[in-house]
Amino acid sequence: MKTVFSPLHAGHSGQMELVTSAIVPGFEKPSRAEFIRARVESEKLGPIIGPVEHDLAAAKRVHEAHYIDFLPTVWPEWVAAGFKGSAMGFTWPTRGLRGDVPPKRVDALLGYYSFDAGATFVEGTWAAIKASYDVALTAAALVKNGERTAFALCRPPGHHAGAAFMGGYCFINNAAVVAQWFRDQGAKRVSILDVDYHHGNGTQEIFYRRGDVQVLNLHGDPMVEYPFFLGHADERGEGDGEGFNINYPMPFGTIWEGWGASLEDACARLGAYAPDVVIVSLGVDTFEKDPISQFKLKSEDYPKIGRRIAKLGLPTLFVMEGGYAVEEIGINAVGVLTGFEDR
Ligand code: OKS
Ligand code: ZN
Repeated sequence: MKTVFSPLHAGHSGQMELVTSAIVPGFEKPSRAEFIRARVESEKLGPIIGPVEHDLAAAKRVHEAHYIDFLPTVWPEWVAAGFKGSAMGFTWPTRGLRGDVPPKRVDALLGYYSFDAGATFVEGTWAAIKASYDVALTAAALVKNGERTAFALCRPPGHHAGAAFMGGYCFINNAAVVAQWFRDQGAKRVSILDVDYHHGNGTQEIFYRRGDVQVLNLHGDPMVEYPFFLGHADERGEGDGEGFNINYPMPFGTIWEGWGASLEDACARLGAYAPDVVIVSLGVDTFEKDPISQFKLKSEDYPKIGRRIAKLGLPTLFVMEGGYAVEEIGINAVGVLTGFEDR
C-alpha cells in the first residue's frame, strides 16, 4: 500500500505540555513519525508519496470556520504579544462560565478553543497541522480512486479535536475530515474505527447526531483514563445518530484476549452497517511499553488487528493517531498494515 507523508511535521517540535503535576516536553514528538516512516521503508510496505496541498474547505465541513481560521493566527499573535515558549491555554470556559464570547487575547483564546493544555503551539505547528490535513486528504483520494487501502502518516494526530476545540495533541480531526470528504464524494455510509488507546472524543462529538457516519471506539475506560469526560458505553448517539456511536471502554491492564473480543464485536457491527469505506484511526498506544498508556498489547498482536480489519473486505484508509513508545512505534503501526495485507 502507498503511504502519504510530509516532512513538515518536524517543525512541530520542542513543545511543552501540561500533565499531572508538571509541565513537561511533549510526548508527541517528531521521532514518532520518523520511526514509522523508517519502518514503512524497511518493511517495503510500498511507495511513500508527498501530499497534495488543499484549501481549508474540507476542514470547515466538520469544524467551525472560526476555529479553523484561529489556528494559523496563534503563533504570530503569541509572538506579537511578546510571549515566549509554547503557546497553550491556561483558563477554560467550563460549566458556569461563558463559552459563547471569544475573548481578545491569544492566550485566552487558546483556552477558549481547547479542553486541555495538551495541544500546544510552537513556530512550526500550523505548518505541521496543515501538512497532516493534506496527508489525510491525499491518502483519501487514493482510496477514492480505486486503491483498496492507503496509509495517511499524519502528525500531529486528530481524534481529540472537536468541531471547535483542540486538545490531547490534536488540532484538526483528520479522520473526521476524510470521513466527511468521502460522504461529499458520494459515499452513502462511512465507518470510523478508532483503535487508539484513548477515546476519540472529537470524532464522537462531530458525528454524534448523524446516522451516515458510524463511529466505533476502543479505549481505556474514561472513569480512570484521559480524556475522562467522554467515552462511556452509554453514549450511543442521539437523534438520527442513535445507535451509530459505539464505545468499548476497557480496564487498565487489558491484553489481547479482551481487546480482541471488543474488536470482534466492533467489526461485526461495522460489517452489518455495510459502509462504502472504513477509516481506521490508527493509534498504537495500546502497546505494553507505551509510556502514557495502560493496556498490554504486544507487538505480535498488531498484525492480528490488520488481518481482522482486512477480513471486512472494504476499502480502508488508515489515519495515524497516537503511540509514544518510539522504539517500537514503527514495528507496531506497520505491523497493522502488513497484517492487513496478510504478509
Ligand atoms: C496531557 C495529555 C494526556 C494524554 C493525551 C493523549 C493523546 C493521545 N497533556 N490520544 O490518542 O494519544
Ligand atoms: Zn492515544
